[in-house]
Amino acid sequence: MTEELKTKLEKLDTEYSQKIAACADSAALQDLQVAVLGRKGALTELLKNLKDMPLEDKKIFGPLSNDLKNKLTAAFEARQSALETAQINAELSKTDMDLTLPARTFDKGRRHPLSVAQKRMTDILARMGFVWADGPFIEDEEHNFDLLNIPKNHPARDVQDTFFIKNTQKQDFVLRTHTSGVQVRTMKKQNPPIRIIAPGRVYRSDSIDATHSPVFHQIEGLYVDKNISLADLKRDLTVFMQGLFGKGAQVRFRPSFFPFTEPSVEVDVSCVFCAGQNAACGVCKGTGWKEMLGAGIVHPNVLRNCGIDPEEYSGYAFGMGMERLAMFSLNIKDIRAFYENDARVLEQF
Ligand code: 2NM
Repeated sequence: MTEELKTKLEKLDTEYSQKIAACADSAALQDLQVAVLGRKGALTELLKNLKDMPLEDKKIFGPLSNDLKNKLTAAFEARQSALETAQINAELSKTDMDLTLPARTFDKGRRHPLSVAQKRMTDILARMGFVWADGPFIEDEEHNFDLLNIPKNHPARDVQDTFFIKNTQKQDFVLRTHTSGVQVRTMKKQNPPIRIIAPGRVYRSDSIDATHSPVFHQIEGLYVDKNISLADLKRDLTVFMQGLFGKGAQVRFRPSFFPFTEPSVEVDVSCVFCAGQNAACGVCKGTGWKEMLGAGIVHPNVLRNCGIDPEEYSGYAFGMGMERLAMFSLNIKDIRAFYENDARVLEQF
């Protein structure tokens, strides 16, 4: 009995090892596998005898048939993968594809540094209660200049500084030189309290250099209510600058002049790079301060022009260049870096 079964196992081994090696097609290989290892396969049939065998025979026949089953299973797997490889190679040989070429990569986009700066500023101001206000980029002289107490002969109204758009109807238009027109329009249609910011693109007829561009971005703020003073301005700008540059940031006022505010101030922020500790600091030139914005108490004429009684209300306003602020916080030395859109520059921020 055992000898006979042994011979049968050996025959199965020889037969299927040869058939597997000769099989050139994966569907045929599957059929072959079913024929020997399947539920009614040749080896499975032989194994059915196992349970009726004497223990002595079982001890020999059991491991032998198990070994054969494992051997054939491994042979089927090896053949299957050899057939797949052969098929892939055959298909590849029909194409010009060069699998040794490095994969094509593509660059991931990111926000422009100015957009990042604008979002940081507006997020902080929004938390402080300022509402975003928008207005026209092509503004009339009335809203860009007259209502802001800027006299007809003011140098800012010179064609050297402002882009005019001729209009024969009533008055000329200008490309807005600041976003103050947005503040004016809001004051005309809304009663105090007013707390708004006007971020956006502005235009001045400047020649281009490291710190000037004819197109740049501003963010202006306005807070009109009863009893608003320079103290409110200083507190709010300190909170704002500390939000931008950290808790250690300090704010200092120096007297200045703008037609639309009285008194007017220039606002400096303590140097985020050296905190005044480095006499050779390239950012603040060793002064410990960096001029960052202009501000003041809204001129009574401006309030009156917009239909707000200056006896009842007062307000502060501030305006700053977004580029200047972004250049300071990112230590960018040339404003043109924002507009030339050289990815090698922009991707650094
Ligand atoms: C600045 C500086 C100081 C300003 C004034 C006004 C308005 F409309 F309320 F009068 N808006 N923005 C202002 C004041 C802007 O920019 C350097």
